[in-house]
Amino acid sequence: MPVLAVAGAFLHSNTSFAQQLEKRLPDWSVVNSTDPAASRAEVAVCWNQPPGTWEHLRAVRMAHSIGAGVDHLLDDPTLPDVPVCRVIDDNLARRMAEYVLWCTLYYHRGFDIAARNQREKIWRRPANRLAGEVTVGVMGMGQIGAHLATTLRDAGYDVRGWSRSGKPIDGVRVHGGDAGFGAFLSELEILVCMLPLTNETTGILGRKLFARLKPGARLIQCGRGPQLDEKDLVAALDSGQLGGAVVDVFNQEPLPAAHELWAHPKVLVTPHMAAVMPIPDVVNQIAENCERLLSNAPLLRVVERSAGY
Ligand code: NDP
Ligand code: OXD
Repeated sequence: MPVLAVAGAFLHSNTSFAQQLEKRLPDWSVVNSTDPAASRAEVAVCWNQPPGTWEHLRAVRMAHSIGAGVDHLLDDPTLPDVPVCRVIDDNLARRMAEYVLWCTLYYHRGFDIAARNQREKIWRRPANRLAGEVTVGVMGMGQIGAHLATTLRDAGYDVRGWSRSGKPIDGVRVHGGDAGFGAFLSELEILVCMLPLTNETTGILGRKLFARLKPGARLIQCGRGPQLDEKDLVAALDSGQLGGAVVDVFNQEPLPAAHELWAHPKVLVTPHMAAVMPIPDVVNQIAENCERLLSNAPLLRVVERSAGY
């Protein structure tokens, strides 16, 4: 019987995840990565797997992320040279677009200002502009970023995009690479980060980038925690260089109770909730690749390890 090992602390409950995998793959034995049988596992299903995982999982032929991101796998220098797969799902992109659309409206229509004013019992209308007067930039125009850029475009916003390649998207002005970065940033009122975590994107949301935005710009961060320098964010908010931030992902999750971002008046903290795929949908994608692995069919959603995403 082929063995599948579940490694790490999942966003969902590990137990229900393993149970659903067992149900979907009745011919497989599903074990925890610390189980002795995991040494025979051909597949590892991972999320933030603990150090030392790969020393035990010596027979692995495919490593599968339970999420869209694979940084937790590629970060580990002991990861064996096997295909790394991720999940890609239109509904995940739709969920993310809903989240970002809400955040964009929140800033565009001044709900953040109204909420702050309410605490002081101040009756004052924020600016009332049409979406077309607001410029929103999306960093990362991949499977999710491209979908949320077109959703914002269809809602009437003036949308700009930034990716490595600068691949064009209808109705969105897309800039590419380092050469296009300055032009991309300079006109934005709202910046959305939808980048994968790689060596190049670690710390990208920091002092230097904030200084290139229009004063008072807002940030919506739903990529990965280590992309954001949290100290630089607080400094930029306190100086007024940034007018507010919605932050969904953090260096440490769950965000520790003592963290200053919890109480910052210009920050809305959300608990890595921007887009969460239901377990059965994730399980289906993993199962499909397990079946392909056994029948030597090409795997789906394989990431390019050299690119880091
Ligand atoms: P993709 O791999 O499909 O797209 C990545 C995009 O980022 C591409 O457009 C790529 O450019 C661009 N990119 C990568 N590196 C750079 C760089 N150095 N400079 C400029 N652009 C770059 O990823 P997804 O859209 O599927 O997901 C993105 C990330 O979103 C995930 O890795 C994950 O971290 C995060 N995520 C967060 C969730 C949440 O709930 N908060 C939920 C799901 C995902 P190019 O097009 O040229 O290749
Ligand atoms: C993901 C995530 O990568 O939830 O899927 O962050």
